[in-house]
Amino acid sequence: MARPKIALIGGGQIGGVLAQLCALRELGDIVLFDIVEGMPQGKTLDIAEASPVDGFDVNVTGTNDYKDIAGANIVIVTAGLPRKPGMSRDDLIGVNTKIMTSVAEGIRDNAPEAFVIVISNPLDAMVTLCRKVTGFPAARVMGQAGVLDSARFQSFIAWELGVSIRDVNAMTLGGHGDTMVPLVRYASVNGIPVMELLEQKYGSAEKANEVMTAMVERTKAAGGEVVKLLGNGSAFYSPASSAVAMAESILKDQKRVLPTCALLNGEFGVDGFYVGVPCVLGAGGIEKIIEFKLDETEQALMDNSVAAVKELVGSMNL
Ligand code: TXD
Repeated sequence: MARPKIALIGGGQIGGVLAQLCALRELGDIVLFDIVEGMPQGKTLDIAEASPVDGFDVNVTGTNDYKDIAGANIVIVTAGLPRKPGMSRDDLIGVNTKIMTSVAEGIRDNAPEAFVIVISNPLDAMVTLCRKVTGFPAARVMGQAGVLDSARFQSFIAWELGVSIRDVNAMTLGGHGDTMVPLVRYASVNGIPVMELLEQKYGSAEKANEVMTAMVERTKAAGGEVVKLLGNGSAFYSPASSAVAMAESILKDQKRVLPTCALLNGEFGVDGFYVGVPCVLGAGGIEKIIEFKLDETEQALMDNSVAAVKELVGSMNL
């Protein structure tokens, strides 16, 4: 039985980490594509030469020719420019729209059966464009942002409470931008509400709310925090890990419930737009969108985030 084939479009900071992570986890044979001559070939040769040390038996190759992605089961797209300090994700829409259009055409023409996970920013707009240009079914075109944003939220909670990240469960909804919605009410440590644990730790609901608000704001600004510290480029380890979790759930039919930028069809009151929501990811791609009750405050925050996505997508005049 042939190994799955994973095509990575964009061999930059995130693309290189994606290639290494997919190889280390033996998710399938990996083809790294980029327009820069030699770079994907060099990165993959370097990763492949570590295989005797790391012990993975998959092929890792680089290419500048879309024909080499033929037969890919999964395509992960990072092609596009990252932010510089002071830039918003939305500032990238002009240049990355042109790039994503050419990438989506390449995927459509060479890997017509693939599941596509888009990472490129501005994420909600880029995944919308990718689906439009490929014409693939919505279940096969999704965006990665919520796994990363939720991981950041979970990290801050674990560090604040001094507990293992393994036992923290928290999720964000909505767009991949400043309007994202970290869901405080559903954040827990093994089912124990985080707010209850914060109140125990600080002895007052007021202080607990203050600490949680700071974590929510840090989650929303976490991308910019890394961009500012790096000075050149944006986060790349955590986005890569996040996309690999989604790819693995599809490739191994794990049915994981992961925050996914998915095309909504009435869920959460949204129709025809890509927004981050919990989805069951399995062999069918997005197999189910999980809807659940939001209270008034949460619904208002979600509506606000959806409005920002609609405005951003509207600016592309698709
Ligand atoms: O979680 C998330 N969704 C976000 C996504 C988290 C962090 C970064 N996010 C975005 O991912 C970021 O704002 C960028 O839009 C993408 C890729 O970020 P990365 O840090 O990997 O950018 P690089 O290192 O500049 O790599 C981009 C590569 C680079 O090698 C270019 O040569 C290539 O994209 N590129 C292309 N590849 C294929 N086809 C075309 N046309 C093309 N143009 C550039």
